[in-house]
Amino acid sequence: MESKDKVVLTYGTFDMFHVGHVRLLERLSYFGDRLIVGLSTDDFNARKGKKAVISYEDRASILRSCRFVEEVVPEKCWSQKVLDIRRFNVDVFGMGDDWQGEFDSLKSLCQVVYLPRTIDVSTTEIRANVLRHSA
Ligand code: C2G
Repeated sequence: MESKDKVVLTYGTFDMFHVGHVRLLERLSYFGDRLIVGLSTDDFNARKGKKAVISYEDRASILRSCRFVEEVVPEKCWSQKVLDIRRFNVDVFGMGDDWQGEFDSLKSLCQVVYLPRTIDVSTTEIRANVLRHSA
């Protein structure tokens, strides 16, 4: 009997793709066979109080080019996680630990992991550096 592919799911904005994102996706990919990323749409980002520099389409293309990512789907609202876990038959849901505990309710559906963030890199910091150097 063929064993089922182990599916890993995560979400995020992934604006100005950087090594913190890469390291998170890489570590998450080791929890299973297929890593699916729910990518925050521009509308959802507005509801998160975020405005990405890079468009959704370009952020999706960049993520799809990442060897740790198998599939990218739009993240349109907070509540789609339960539906996505069922839809993709997810075994492991994972986020960086800035979300520690926020998604423990999903433990009834799948394994939930929070991985240490990569320190000293963030979209905010990159944006500030660019502005400082262009001034
Ligand atoms: N991350 C990280 N290290 C960094 C920066 C980000 O590990 N230096 C992780 C975050 O913890 C998150 C993922 O990379 O798990 C994506 O980060 P963001 O794009 O900032 O995602 P966020 O806005 O937190 O959206 O429904 C969940 C939300 O969509 C998460």
